[in-house]
Amino acid sequence: MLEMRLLCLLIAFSAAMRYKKAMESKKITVMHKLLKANDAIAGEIRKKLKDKNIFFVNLMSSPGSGKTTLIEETVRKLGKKIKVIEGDIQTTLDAERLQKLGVQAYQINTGPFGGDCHLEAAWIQTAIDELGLDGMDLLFVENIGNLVCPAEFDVGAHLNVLLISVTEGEDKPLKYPLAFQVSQLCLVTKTDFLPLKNFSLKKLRENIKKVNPACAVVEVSAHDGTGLESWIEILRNKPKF
Ligand SMILES: Nc1nc2c(ncn2[C@@H]2O[C@H](COP(=O)(O)OP(=O)(O)OP(=O)(O)O)[C@@H](O)[C@H]2O)c(=O)[nH]1
Ligand SMILES: [Mg+2]
Repeated sequence: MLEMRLLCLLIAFSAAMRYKKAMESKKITVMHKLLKANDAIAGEIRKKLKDKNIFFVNLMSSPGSGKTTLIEETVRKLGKKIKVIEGDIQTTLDAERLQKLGVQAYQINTGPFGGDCHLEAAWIQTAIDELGLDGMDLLFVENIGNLVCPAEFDVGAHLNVLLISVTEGEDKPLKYPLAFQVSQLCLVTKTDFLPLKNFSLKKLRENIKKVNPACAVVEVSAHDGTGLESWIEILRNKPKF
């Protein structure tokens, strides 16, 4: 009797394992299809903007690393042919900040649709249609603040830029490698805080090189102006365009 029960348990267990495995492979297939569809739209965006001579930059970082502040400083230095797609889970605060400077900004809020922590190419496509291509030579996407999900979705940018502030710690490239691997440029922000922080720029640079040896690194401070000329020069030179 005991043997029979054990046998039934074994059969039930192996059926459950087979079901779990089947569901996992289904999940992977669905995710794979989703990313493939996203990549196709991202490729179209990249080409369309290049054909119109519009340089498209995707800014990614943890919340509060200084993305909106950097865009504000860029607008002050480069003028008004800049449009911005703002990604946030809630609020239109960042778009309002930019509109105060006369910048056309389109806010995407993912909160009402489940609170996605990234932007997808299809949404960027819609935002570009709404903003229009005229009167623009530089387009920014400010991605949703985190170092995980935005790295998984190509938005069609010509340049992916990862911001990391000196208050976040030198270990972040090792903990969140994908965000650094998909970026061609890393901006180390808030360097004006360096005198107050126990933070090693050398260590951070070493960790970035460990996960992405090709990633360029520039130190900036929106508050005291450090590195902003280098940043503007990069935008003027349009790398990877
Ligand atoms: N000291 C210093 N503070 C900065 C610098 N850049 C931004 N900040 C401050 O950091 C805070 C966050 O800056 P934001 O530009 O809003 O950061 P964000 O990355 O856009 O934030 P989210 O959109 O919420 O992810 C603000 O209080 C800024 O004034 C900088 O270079 N130095
Ligand atoms: Mg912001």
